[in-house]
Amino acid sequence: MTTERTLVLVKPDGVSRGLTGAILARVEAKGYRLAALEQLTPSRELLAEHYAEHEGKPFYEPLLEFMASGPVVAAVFEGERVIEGFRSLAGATDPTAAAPGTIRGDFGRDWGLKVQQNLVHGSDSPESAAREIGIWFSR
Ligand code: RTP
Ligand code: MG
Repeated sequence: MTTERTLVLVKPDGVSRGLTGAILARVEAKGYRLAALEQLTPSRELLAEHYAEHEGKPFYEPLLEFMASGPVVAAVFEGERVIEGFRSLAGATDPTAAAPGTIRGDFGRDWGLKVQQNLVHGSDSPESAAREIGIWFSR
């Protein structure tokens, strides 16, 4: 089993609601190691790179606007199968449908806006994780 790394973002809704500590605590309590941490308000350029795969989709513009609306906490967590493990902790993309017990299911809901404000991001593959960690922790 190889140790993986994943990029976790606490999105602006999570930071502004004061949930950063509660969210990171769940990931640490699961047993993953916090390897890097920073807070920043991301530029559109950084977000366009991060969300390149979604360019052209109907939620793309609202997503960039939402993600640039305030501070985001970026973290790198490390451990065996952490990519899958964090996505399991995060729950389904739609916070209304996300199972109770997950971050999105416990803390999130639909706010009637154009984009799903779902508190967290987690890389979805080792390739995405390497790419995304390079984007958020290169400066
Ligand atoms: P993430 O990348 O943030 O971990 O979330 P995910 O894999 O569960 O979702 P993904 O399909 O990659 O979408 C990226 C983010 O875009 C927003 N979104 N809104 N229909 C919508 O309103 C919609 N669809 C996607 C969410 O913030 C989602 O996390
Ligand atoms: Mg995704």
